[in-house]
Amino acid sequence: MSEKAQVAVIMGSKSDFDTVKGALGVFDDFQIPYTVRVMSAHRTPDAAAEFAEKAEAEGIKVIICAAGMAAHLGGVIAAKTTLPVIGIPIPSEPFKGVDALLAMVQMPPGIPVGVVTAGKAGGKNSALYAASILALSDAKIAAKLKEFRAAQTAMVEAADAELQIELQK
Ligand code: RP5
Repeated sequence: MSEKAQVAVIMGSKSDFDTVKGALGVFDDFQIPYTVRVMSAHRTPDAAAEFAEKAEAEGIKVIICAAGMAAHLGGVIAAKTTLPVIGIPIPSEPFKGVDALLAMVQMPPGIPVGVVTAGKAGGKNSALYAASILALSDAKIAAKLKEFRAAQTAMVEAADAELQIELQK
């Protein structure tokens, strides 16, 4: 995206990209400009810290961190910025994401990371959550969020109506 990014989506490894794609789809739909990076709390700690330190001055408003295993990425980023940080726990073997969930959700008091659903649903939810933060000061994003919710409600109602017809056959 060429427009100045409002959201940064960081993943600990390119292997997390499948989950991250769910977030990018939402940002594309909502026309929210983003930047996407691979940076690791353990493998590239200096780059991650530097990115977090500069993010606010670059115009970033929310940072999403997707990571698996000993998932310290969100914590390391949150330690270096006061921007809101959202973590997506990525499931992996042998603990199926409980490891990443606990690493993210058990931040010590003083350095918060907001954690969303683990795995692919978390990709989508992280972006919707970021959009709701941006919507506090952006009426267009607020309107898009309301449209999204209304469309989602209509889809479920249509599915229910279809089911009732099928059951009557
Ligand atoms: C974490 O370790 C990454 O976020 C990824 O989920 C996990 C495994 O990384 P790779 O071995 O696939 O690079 O840092």
